Amino acid sequence: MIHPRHLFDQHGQGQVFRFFDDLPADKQDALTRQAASIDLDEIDQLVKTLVKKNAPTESHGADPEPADYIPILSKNQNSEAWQKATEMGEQALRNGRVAAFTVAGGQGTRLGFDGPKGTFPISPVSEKSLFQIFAEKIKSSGERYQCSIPWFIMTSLQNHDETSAFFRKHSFFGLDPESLHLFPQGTIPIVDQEGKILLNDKHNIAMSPDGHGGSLRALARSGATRWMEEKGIDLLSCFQVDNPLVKCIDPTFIGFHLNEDSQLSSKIIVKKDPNEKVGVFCKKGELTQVIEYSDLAQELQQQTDPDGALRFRAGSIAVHIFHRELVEKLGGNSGEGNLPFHIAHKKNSSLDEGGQLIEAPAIKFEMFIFDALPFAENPLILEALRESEFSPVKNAQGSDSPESSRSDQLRQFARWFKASGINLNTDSDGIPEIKIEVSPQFADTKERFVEAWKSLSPQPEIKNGLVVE
Ligand code: UD2
Repeated sequence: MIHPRHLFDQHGQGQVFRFFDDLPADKQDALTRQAASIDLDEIDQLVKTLVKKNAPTESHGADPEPADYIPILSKNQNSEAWQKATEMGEQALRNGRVAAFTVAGGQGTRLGFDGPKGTFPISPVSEKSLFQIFAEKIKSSGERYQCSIPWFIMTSLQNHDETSAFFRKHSFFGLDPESLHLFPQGTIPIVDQEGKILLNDKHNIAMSPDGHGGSLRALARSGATRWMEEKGIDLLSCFQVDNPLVKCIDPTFIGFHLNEDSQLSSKIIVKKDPNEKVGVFCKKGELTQVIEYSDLAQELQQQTDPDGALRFRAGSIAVHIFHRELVEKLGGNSGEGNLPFHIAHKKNSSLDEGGQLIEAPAIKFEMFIFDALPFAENPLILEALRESEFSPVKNAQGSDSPESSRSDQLRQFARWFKASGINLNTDSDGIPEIKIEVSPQFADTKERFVEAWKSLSPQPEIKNGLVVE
């Protein structure tokens, strides 16, 4: 077998072994093993097409068009279709066909929280973590449909141990530990602006997570999809770690996906303004795709329809149903389809030629999960109500912050209380004067809250700090 050192030389990446001869044997071994795990053909291709850009670039052709979606309005106009979808989704759940999947490998740098983002305390009264909220939602769906809903969580090498310790410390929030599957996402070398692979130690190649799109590889190559197949699971309900309002399991969404025979369904909200930082669902020719906010021309972002609504308004909330076979096709080794990589220019600590650690501009490669869309048969897009399903925690302050997300949760609970006939004072923004909270185990939708509240006897006193459990 050829020693990785020669392979790296052949690929113009010999600098990785620059300090090799002076290393003790155990460190030489470590570097050799790490180097052997790297797909140099893939790196060559990425450097050629993305870093040096001297390969023919894909012609972008005509401007994208907005993608069609099923509007929430149609719920009243065509309630039969919604009812049918809900029943189909409920049946799929009862038949044990659904698993939940969370991408939780990000670093949460913008939030400035030192720890896995899912451990961040976010509910407005009892300060439940994001992970606890999701766990309770998944548990109550499993109870409602009398099925087991396995939960896959993609971590990163940086946060994997802490994430799994958190679940153990909290006794898995009442979930069957066997139903929880944590796995770290893949990594890929970091390169300099010439495409040269960097070291962050004399015996260690600088690596970064391969983006949330890496989840398809991680699921397929870790054997998770094979396990799902054995259990009869063909639907993955996917969501990000940062959104406490997310419907982790939504039978109606699952039903629409099944009814359309879709391989990949997605939820959108109507963008609140042209500059909202969410990707937009578009069509290029026959293909549906998400164009990230930073990549959509300003002029298109601002365009409006004759009624004044934003033309490109279908904002991605990163909630999807994947058919397992699409994950296998795009994530497995069959070569049937590969998600493209994107590049991010970021500063990174790496060794200079003399072996000194310096902060220098570097390039990281990432895949995006929504790039699976053009490969999917019958992609389906469903509108969701922002107030009920989307309030992410991204920034330390301002929009999409813990404060804005807690306010959105309070507003939602207040709407549920009012729908139950409870007299609750709210300000002009709908925020209640007192802090209240509803546990997802008690109810996770307005309708279920109203029903469950009615059957409470005695009903708890409405006061500041009330948690309905
Ligand atoms: C993402 C979407 C954006 C919109 C928004 C909705 C991208 C590129 N943009 O923006 O269009 O839908 O979400 O909230 O997706 N993650 C990993 N591994 C990684 C990187 C990220 O697991 O290597 C996870 C991360 O933990 C989080 C999610 O992916 O759950 C989103 O990551 P982000 O916060 O970087 O995405 P953001 O907010 O730029």
